[in-house]
Amino acid sequence: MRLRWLTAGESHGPGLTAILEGMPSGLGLDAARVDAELARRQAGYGRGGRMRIERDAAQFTGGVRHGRTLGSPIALHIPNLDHAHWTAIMAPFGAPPDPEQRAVTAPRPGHADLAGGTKHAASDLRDVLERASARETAARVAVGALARQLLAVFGIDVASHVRALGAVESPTRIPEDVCCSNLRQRAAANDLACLDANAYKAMVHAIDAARADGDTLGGVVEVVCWGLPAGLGSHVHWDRKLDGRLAQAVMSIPAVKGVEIGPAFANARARGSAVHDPIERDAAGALHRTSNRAGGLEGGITNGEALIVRAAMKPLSTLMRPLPTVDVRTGEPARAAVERSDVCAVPACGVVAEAMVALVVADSWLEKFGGDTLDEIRAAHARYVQEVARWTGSS
Ligand code: EPS
Repeated sequence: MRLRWLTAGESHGPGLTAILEGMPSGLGLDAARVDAELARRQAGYGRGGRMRIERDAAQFTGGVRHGRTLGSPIALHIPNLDHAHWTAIMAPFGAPPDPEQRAVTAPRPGHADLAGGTKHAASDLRDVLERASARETAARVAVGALARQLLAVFGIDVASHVRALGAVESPTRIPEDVCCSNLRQRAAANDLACLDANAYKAMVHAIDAARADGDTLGGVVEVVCWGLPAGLGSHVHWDRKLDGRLAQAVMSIPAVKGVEIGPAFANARARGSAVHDPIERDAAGALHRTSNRAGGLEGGITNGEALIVRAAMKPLSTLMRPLPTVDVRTGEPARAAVERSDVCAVPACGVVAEAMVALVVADSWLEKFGGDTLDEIRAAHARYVQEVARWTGSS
């Protein structure tokens, strides 16, 4: 592993902190591009009141000088503006407020409340849920935006769209219907990152109906990464295979319960001849595929086609009309805790999944072409491109 990163911070604490280590020196960084990704994550139809309070922006506190990376760990901080309303309850030091405020004792089914509370013997489940909150994904998006800037030097970009929201499916097929380079632009055209106008309307309707019922909705997002050479990742070990690493990274996003590479579940129901992508030599002599049903990966290694990763997000577990639960202090039946909630955060999940894919791909890039400086990486990459052309006979 070449790229390491950690985040810290509670949802209503002072803020989120991230450290990204392993980036080369000499990479020009644009802080505005980090904040633009943070703003994308905050948007989306179906978000709740919290996103009207926050204005996520990264403050850089290490690893960057005059807009260039130093090769030292990059540290950044994203303040929680909502913390102003929680200073006593979430104070890092000092006694808790008396009387106790906003303690959570009725765990929400589906959230980390009960499992984490049991694990840590927490009498106030807030000790767990504050960190389990998807607020943490803002920090992931910030470090992902740095990884993206490394990849952009080599013409690699990542975008996503919402394929399904609740029971509504977007019929758009990638890459057949959508040229990768305009995916981002088309996804930005509406507030659900949905590429199909009729599906968009039905999704908005579904969100409105769920909100009216005090309910929530999940969905499926699809991340596409294009511009990758064949040869990233490895076929030799479980922890080196890129498909496994992508699945782990994307599955770790809160509420994501399923990951597939390309149309993996549909492929499982078809015959091999209808699944595998024929290989062709183009006029210039380069090898490529006539289709991309493998989602850009074979044997845990990129094959030069667009990388396609899908994630299934379950509906958010904070329900305004809550499910039955048990109060962990009294042992009595109760209704699950409610503060406020998003009805749907599927478009935000797409932005977070893009960040996770960018981090894993950047890690594999550094593994293959890594050096201390960006120039060393450029040289190694150029050498590899030449080698591949020689090997395939296209140079
Ligand atoms: C979340 C509950 C809500 C969401 C939050 C995740 O927060 P709050 O309880 O403050 O209203 O808004 O998501 C974010 C804060 C975010 O930045 O995405 C939860 O319980 O997971």
